[in-house]
Amino acid sequence: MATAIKKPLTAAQFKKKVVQHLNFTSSQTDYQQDPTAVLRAVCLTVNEVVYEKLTETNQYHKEHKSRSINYLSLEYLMGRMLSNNLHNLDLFDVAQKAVASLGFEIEDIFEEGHDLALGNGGLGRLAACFLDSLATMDFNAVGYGIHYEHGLFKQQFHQGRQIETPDEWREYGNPWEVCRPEAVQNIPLFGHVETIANTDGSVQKVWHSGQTIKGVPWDVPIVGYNSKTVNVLRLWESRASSHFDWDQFNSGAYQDAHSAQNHAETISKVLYPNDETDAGKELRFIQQYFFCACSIKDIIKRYQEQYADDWSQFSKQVVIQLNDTHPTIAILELMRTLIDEQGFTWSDAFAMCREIFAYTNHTLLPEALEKWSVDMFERVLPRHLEILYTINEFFLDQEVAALWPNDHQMRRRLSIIEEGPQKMVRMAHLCVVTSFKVNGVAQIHSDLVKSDLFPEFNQLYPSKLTNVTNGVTPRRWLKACNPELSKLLDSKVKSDWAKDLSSLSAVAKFADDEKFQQKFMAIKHNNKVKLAEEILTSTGVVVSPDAIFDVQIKRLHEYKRQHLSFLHILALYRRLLADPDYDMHPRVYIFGAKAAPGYYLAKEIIYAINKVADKINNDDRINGKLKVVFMPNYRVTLAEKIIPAADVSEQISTAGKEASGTGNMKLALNGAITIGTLDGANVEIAEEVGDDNIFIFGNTVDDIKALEANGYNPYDYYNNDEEIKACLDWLLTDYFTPGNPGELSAVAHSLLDGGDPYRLLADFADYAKANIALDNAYKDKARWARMAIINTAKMGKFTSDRSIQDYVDNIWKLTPMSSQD
Ligand code: BZD
Repeated sequence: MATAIKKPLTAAQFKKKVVQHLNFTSSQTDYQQDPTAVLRAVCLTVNEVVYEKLTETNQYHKEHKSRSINYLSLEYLMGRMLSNNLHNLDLFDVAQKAVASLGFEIEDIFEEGHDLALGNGGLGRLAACFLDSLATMDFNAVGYGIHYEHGLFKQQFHQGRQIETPDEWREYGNPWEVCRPEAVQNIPLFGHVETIANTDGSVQKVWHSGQTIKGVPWDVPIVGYNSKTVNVLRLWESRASSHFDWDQFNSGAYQDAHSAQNHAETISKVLYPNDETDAGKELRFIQQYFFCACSIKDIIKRYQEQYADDWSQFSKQVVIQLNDTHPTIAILELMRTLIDEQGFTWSDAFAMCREIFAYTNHTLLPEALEKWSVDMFERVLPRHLEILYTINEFFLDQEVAALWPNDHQMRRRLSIIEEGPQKMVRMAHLCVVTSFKVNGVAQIHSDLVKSDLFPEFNQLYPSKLTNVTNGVTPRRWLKACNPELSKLLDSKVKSDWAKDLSSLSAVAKFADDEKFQQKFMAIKHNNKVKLAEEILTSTGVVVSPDAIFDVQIKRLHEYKRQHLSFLHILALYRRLLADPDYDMHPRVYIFGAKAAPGYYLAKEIIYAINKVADKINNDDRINGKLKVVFMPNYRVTLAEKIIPAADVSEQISTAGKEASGTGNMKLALNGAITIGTLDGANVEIAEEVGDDNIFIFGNTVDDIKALEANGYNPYDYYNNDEEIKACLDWLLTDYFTPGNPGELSAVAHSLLDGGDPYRLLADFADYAKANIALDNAYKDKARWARMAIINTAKMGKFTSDRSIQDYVDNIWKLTPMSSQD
């Protein structure tokens, strides 16, 4: 394997540094019983290497005036950093030895680390994978986000119900971040706009803000794998800009003295869980503005350090990617800065923004498309709203009118402002109008963005809408999380597959090799044994590693249809009760999912699964053929344990609803077989692995449209499918909740009287059929092993390195460090 970068430390040197940090940084001499202290010392040791590389990276890009990509995202789901950083620096073995000589297992040290859970799900994890790829591929990149005091809530179950508790990821500090006081920003908000008439007849706008918030940057280094680069993720923390008022405090007004400070610090206090009910939440809006304003000021500061007041190179040096519409205010903030502070004309400022911003869409769900009320916009950001109006006016009068003259319907439909009892700003429209590229995240999703979401925009700007299929980093999602499989792959693949994932296709030729199959499946079995232990610890349920491990891990949402799998579990249970010899290989259903705290039905689905699981897991009549576990507190670290042990990957969203999915890629990469609909990236996974190596079922996007055109009626399925009827009726009894009939009825009601909005019943029969095919395939060991190997071998397309290369080639137009030499 090619290792271009020399190991920076030997095990002996590493150990010496760890001990030095224990003694002199933490004043710990008695660390034998203190893995937390060792973790900290190991991190500090790694940081010595990391920060040296960071300095070199910065110097290089300064000297070479490299164009930079600035990734703006409200979320980064980084997970733990240590194992990943050790792998990426090729220091894993060194650290393992050093730590062993201090009397610790490296895995136990990792377990002391906290997840950086500054995100909800796929969107935040995608941002983390992209940062890993950008550093690995030596691109000049900065990630910008918020330094939330509390990331995504921790989940526990109390009698089957989800309980949320705050995430305390940095309660006692985070060794990976460094504060940068030299890059603090002051951010105005509220207030009013004054119009000043100049003597030459022109007018000037002056924004008199009502409050100023301080933005304090914390940098988390992002270490490339076997590369020269360490980039940074810069996270903004909000603080009060004025100092604590001692006079007020001394005069007894403790509350008031604190209140300004509290208000300011609230902004970065907590990550919003995406319950789609954020609309109208002023604090969320201010979070978005705060981090956009800090980031735009920082981007300009970095530029001016090189070019001072020469703006001619700005759009050549800077590209900004908006991760969904959450950072859209960055467009208005840059416009405002250029016009009000740098003396640009409106059209020059707008032209410049149109060269700088690109936007990624992650959803077609109408309720998830962001809108903010004009009233709130005006109150918080009066000047930005004025600028927004001018953009809208230009767009409607110059561009819409040119293609559709006098078409008022079209103006209404495309306007950035939605008319109605309460005027709303359509953030996605602002993004599409101003960005030079708009991309979806899988081919089918991007096609639907063009045909269904923004068809008129696609007519107006024919080359703007494009696709970049998502990807995942093979460093975290194979090399680090599945070390045994990684070693097996190393033995068969000559090049460094972690950097060139398509080279894994070389193992396809061993798919029928009996010895290789045995090795591959033995590794899967070992991983299942480890997961079974984890399941026992976290749920108290004993599961057999000889059963099929069937995994559904993702946020809980009706469109993802955890309740489809749930309904099928009820059907299997029923079949087993009717016939204990019912022919099926034992199966363990493993769920991991957080429900947004305000999402009632999602929480009811969790409860129902837990209650049914209780009953099934303790029912001797079914001979352990079926087990169901809901693992609490699903997060990156748990995913790293579940994914290597999965046999089956459930990707069963309603066709057209899951933009891409990325768990599907991680699971297939680790040799799990997908059972899924033709949705999101499943379509492309099926193309890569071939029809024989995936179980596709259900209605397609077109089928669903046809079903709806004919008037979808869930009772058609209920009345005509005895199994569906029996399972839904079962939920109305007290079979799973003795003494409390109807406790699980919410799920049944949503599927019947609720109209089954995600067309679950229409897919049930075909899903059940696909499961029988899957069960048969598993019973043929050689066939299953072959399928699993092919899945791993054919995932080359889904490395986030390929996604990044697509962005670079088609959108960002960057040159990496090495090719600039
Ligand atoms: O983005 C997800 C999509 O649902 C997935 O299909 C896709 O693979 C990933 C990455 O492109 N979207 C999210 O994760 N969205 C959120 O988490 C979110 C967060 C805040 C507000 C709205 C949505």
